Amino acid sequence: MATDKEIPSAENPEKLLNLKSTGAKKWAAGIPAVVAALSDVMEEGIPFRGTRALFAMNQRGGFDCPSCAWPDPDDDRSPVGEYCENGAKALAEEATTKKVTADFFAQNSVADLANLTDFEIGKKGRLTEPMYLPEGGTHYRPISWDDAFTKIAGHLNALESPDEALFYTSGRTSNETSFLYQLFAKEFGTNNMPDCSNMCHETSGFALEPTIGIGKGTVKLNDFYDTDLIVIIGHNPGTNAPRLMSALQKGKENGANIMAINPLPEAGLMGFRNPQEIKGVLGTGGQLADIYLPVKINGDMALLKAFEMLLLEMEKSSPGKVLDNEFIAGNTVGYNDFIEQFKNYKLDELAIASGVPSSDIRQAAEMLANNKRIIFCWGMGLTQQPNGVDMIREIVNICLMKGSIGKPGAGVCPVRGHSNVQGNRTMMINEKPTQKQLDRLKEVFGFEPPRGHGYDVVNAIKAMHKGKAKVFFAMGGNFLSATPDTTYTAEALRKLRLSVHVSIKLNRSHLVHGKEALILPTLSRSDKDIVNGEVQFISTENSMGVVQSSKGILKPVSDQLINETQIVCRMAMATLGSRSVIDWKRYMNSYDDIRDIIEKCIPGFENYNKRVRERNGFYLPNGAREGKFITDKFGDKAPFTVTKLPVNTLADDEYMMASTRTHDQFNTTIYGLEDRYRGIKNERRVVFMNRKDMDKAGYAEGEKVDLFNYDDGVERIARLFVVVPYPIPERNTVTYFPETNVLMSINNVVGESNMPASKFIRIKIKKHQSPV
Ligand SMILES: Nc1nc2c(c(=O)[nH]1)N[C@H]1C(S)=C(S)[C@@H](COP(=O)(O)OP(=O)(O)OC[C@H]3O[C@@H](n4cnc5c(=O)[nH]c(N)nc54)[C@H](O)[C@@H]3O)O[C@H]1N2
Ligand SMILES: Nc1nc2c(c(=O)[nH]1)N[C@H]1C(S)=C(S)[C@@H](COP(=O)(O)OP(=O)(O)OC[C@H]3O[C@@H](n4cnc5c(=O)[nH]c(N)nc54)[C@H](O)[C@@H]3O)O[C@H]1N2
Ligand SMILES: [Mo]
Repeated sequence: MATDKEIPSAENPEKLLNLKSTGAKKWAAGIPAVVAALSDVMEEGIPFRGTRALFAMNQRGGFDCPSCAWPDPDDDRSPVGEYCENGAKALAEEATTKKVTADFFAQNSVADLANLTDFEIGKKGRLTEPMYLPEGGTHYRPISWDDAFTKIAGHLNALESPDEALFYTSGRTSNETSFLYQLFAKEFGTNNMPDCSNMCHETSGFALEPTIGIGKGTVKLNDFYDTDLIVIIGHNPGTNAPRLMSALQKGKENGANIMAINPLPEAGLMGFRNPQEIKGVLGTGGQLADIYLPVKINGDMALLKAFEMLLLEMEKSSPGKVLDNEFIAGNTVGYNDFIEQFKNYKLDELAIASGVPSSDIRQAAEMLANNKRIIFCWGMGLTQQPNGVDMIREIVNICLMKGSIGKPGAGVCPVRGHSNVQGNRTMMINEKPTQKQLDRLKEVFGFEPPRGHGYDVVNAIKAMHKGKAKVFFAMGGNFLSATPDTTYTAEALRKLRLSVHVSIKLNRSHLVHGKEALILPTLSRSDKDIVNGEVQFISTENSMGVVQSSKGILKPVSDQLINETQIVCRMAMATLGSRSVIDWKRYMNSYDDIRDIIEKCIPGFENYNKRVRERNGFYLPNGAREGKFITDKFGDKAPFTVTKLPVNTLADDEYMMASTRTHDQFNTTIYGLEDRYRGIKNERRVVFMNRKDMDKAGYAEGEKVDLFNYDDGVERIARLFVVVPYPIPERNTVTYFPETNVLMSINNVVGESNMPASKFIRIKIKKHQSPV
């Protein structure tokens, strides 16, 4: 039931449904997860295709789940299937037999499609053939692959400089495609390779590389099974990495404590019933977090500093019992400067800044003091904060104090998002490639790659807006909906001469386009990829640095789909022609040849073709995992970092907002309208508020409100949201992404990493008014 007048807007349709809210759940998974997994596969009308594929997911010889980047066990894998509810949903989404055909585009104008919600758009089915929108056109029309590549080549070659082109990557693209794609961009002449990392874990890379010498996590899955304490901070594993829950459960059964730090008491942090075990399904699962700290949004820095201060105090009263002084002396630099700062801090003040009572902070600090092997896991709750880089360096500081890194059962674990986002980066999809990487490419291929830094996501949007970037090519993703400041970004995209999207499904970025636009459909992870009559496999790297093969098993929905490597090679041949020194034709037809050349260019891929065919793939080298912290500045010692404590003030009528995911979406792909663990049904336009704030502002449960942001003196409005009372710290609010991206200023970014600060948005809330 639509309850209010629709306000059509191509970027951001504002429609309300009919919310049912039942309150936060206290545990995740169990029977509802099993039922939801299977019903999603059934709902798409694909019981046989879907269930068969589910059992091949994350199994040896099967395909890598296209949902998150959580690793698969090195040893035994569950015979019930190594998948989770959300993996099943991701599969259902791509295995659907519904199709978006040329007829569909003939019947539906771009303007009509833009009025649909993201949920409605996604449910239309798989893209089946290349489509083209001419300048001034109202409907996409079919185009042959050859003509599509000729158009792209024409536009790219007409640019005044290669730096007027942008090559975006989302995180599902295989290692093989990623390598060729960045190679093409560089041979064409630009490092403009914005990617989803620029909105996701770039912050982690910026924090880790200069401190521990590698911008990746240091733990393996087995470390979770034998450790003393696991800290989950700023991450919602029950929804976003459900298979991490099994690792937590196993760790806990073996004696580990679990600490959860989050403004929301997320069901997946509080309790777990493992759907892959009979006892879990029947409901005897247990409490998960031993301690839960309801930190304020961005209160984590105060909390981490309070931990460190208390650890130092405890070490003083029991020397040698709390900190690892030998590790500090032998493996770190900057300890004295680091501890100096704590004279200036008081526990009570830090407690107020964090939002957590000092008694709880003490209890948590004792847990850190009494345990030696600690694993820190984090997600977007930290990386998307303005001071995210510093906060993650603070986590490293704690690991260094405790000597809890570079040994079994201990270390850092940034929980990656997209299933191959880590691999994309290893393959050099990065707007800031190192000179060493570029030298290597030059040596192997003989062309001179561009040396300067290209545009990241935020700078790419600004460049389009200024008219400095004119052609946008996206390898996957949904750029408009994923990025901040929706209205500004839409203006930027509309200024382009050409926008091109390689996609598996229709999304909003196809509907807010450049003067001309192309949609190029491709195979998905679960589709059979047949080259020269043989089913191929591709490879990916998971959150823990394991490179493994992935082979799709489903018949593609259309015989016009071509794989992503072919798209890159054909674009390269059409664009560069005889200018190119690279044998694109060869790479188009052989994944083995691509892997052979990757091996020559990227360290750690020795014998790639052989090792990727082994049972569990192979681990990439990771010095920090072995306790070797090699940084440019400090040789073989890991530095302590002295960071600042942010001062966060809000005007009387302001609230802080974090935008998060529901249980029923994968980023901008909306699977359904439920956020089961938070008790929300049939609505996405909700704003979680503390009951006291609601009372003060005079809002009843279900009140319709509009949300505003005024950064940089611009009024940004997201209309028609429903207030839901929730156990969240006062003056903090949570909404769902991408509906509230319209409120995020393009200039509200994380220091150093330049990521949008999607969890730190200053808003005002007013009773809803229909616009006049
Ligand atoms: N099913 C499903 N799986 C996914 C995705 C998906 O959309 N759906 N997306 C994938 C991707 S790309 C990514 S990056 C990951 C994202 O996975 P997560 O990192 O879990 O992402 P979010 O849901 O955005 O938010 C994380 C948590 O941060 C908390 N938070 C907000 N502000 C703060 C704060 O100031 N401090 C602390 N401590 N916590 C805070 C929120 O309450 C929320 O629980 O998941 C991946 N997996
Ligand atoms: N406000 C706010 N904004 C955010 C976030 C947030 O927490 N809050 N999170 C950020 C994060 S962590 C991320 S990673 C980004 C995500 O940004 P993106 O990666 O750009 O977005 P997705 O929604 O994951 O992309 C979905 C589209 O990818 C296409 N696709 C799916 N599979 C394939 C495939 O195999 N090949 C190809 N070629 N295409 C495919 C489909 O057509 C689908 O429509 O969003 C960011 N934006
Ligand atoms: Mo992400």
